[in-house]
Amino acid sequence: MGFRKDFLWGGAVAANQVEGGFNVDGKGLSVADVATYKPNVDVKDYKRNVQVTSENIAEAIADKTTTFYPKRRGINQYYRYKEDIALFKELGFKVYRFSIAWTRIFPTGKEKLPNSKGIAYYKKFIKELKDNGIEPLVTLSHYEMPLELALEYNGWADKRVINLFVKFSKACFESFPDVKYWLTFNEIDSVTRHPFTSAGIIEDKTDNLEETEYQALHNQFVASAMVTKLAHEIIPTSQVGCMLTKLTTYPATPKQGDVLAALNKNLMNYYCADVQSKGEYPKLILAYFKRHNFDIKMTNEELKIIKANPVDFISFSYYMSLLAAEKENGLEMTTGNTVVGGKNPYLKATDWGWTVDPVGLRISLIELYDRYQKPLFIVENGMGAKDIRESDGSIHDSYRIEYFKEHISEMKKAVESGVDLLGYTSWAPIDLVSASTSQMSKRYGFIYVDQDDEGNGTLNRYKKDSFAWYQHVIATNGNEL
Ligand code: BGP
Repeated sequence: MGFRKDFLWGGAVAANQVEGGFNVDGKGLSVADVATYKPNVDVKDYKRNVQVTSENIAEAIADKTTTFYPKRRGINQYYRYKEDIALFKELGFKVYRFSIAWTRIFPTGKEKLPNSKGIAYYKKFIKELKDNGIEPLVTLSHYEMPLELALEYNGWADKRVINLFVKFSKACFESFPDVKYWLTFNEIDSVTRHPFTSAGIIEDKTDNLEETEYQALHNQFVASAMVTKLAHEIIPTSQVGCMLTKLTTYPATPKQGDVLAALNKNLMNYYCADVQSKGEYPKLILAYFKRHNFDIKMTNEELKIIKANPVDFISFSYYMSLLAAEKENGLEMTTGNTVVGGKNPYLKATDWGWTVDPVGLRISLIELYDRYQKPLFIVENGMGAKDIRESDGSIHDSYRIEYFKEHISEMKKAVESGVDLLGYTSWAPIDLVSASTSQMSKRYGFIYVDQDDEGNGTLNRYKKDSFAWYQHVIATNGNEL
């Protein structure tokens, strides 16, 4: 028994990391457009490093160039999408996950009517995918809300943003009825790790950051449920998923205190998916709010909406696992994906210190399936590395092949043990601008893009060794790795 016959193999990206064209065709500025390239980010203090202040934003708005803001450049997919889709077709993709930039459709988030040029662009884009036999998987919100909403409402901290997001989503469902698979918020739990990029929260505008983060998450749960309902009404065949960062945490030792520390981390990691999938807040989370005196504003009406509209499937990103201990001092720490946790001495790590744990992927799949009893979709998994392009244009990325081989093989074992898995989209099929560091040199693709951290390069695309490897995996439906 292997993967299901209609298994959705593909790749995943986000608009703000690939598109470019940040100020064309009526697009407004998003929170991603003010993210600067920070080559020496101390990831241990990640939250502080990426948290943007009112002052930084004012500087960024005044600066109309792309020089210090790599997410404004992306890899120019806005203009080169036909060439990219042709390469994805060659890879044999069944699905392509991308996000729709809210600011292309509603430049400030507040307009009454959608921007027709933005709609026209995604129509062309989706048609191109469909014409090439590739199913679109659309993320409605992937770290790119309109900057205006961050400035005016402090982002998702304010309930008025809910209806603005519903309006945007409705425009998408009505304009792109051919799209079957939708995700509401990318890595929704990340609001507590990078509140500005994830939810538009500006730290100097809030008195109690943690409380504001949980309020923003609640508002997103309500929006997600309203949008799920709307998707089902407008596109009856649609399937809507939640999306979490799966952070599997093991106890650092069998000491009871460490076991409890790991348990607590895992419960916090699950709670967003619990709300979105089961339609209810876990009682332990409500108790946590109470213990911390967090006054999260939630009405009965909102709780009813959440209860009535759970998601159809659970999607997640998986990059690494971590250790937790009762007393973290004494534990060697590591970082990754904006997360900090204990380093597992039994595992290797990438150049960026992210532990590589393929068995952790199998563990995650089994845990998630057992907990939710809904189909799963792995919508991000991959390895950031510094690739070298040889003088003949070839790129020998055997380490990446190894990484995927190990992960897909564990994924197969999970499927064989009964997990219902809809598909797998690698992060990312083509090199792009890194979400956490805005680096280009942290490369993920099967396709190399000639551009450096400063934005120099031809932007030409080259196939890495992993290209032919993944192509074969797809052609054999994962039977030959
Ligand atoms: C996830 C994000 C992606 C992505 C990926 C890799 O958290 O959803 O947008 O970029 O991580 O992270 P990075 O680009 O920081 O290496």
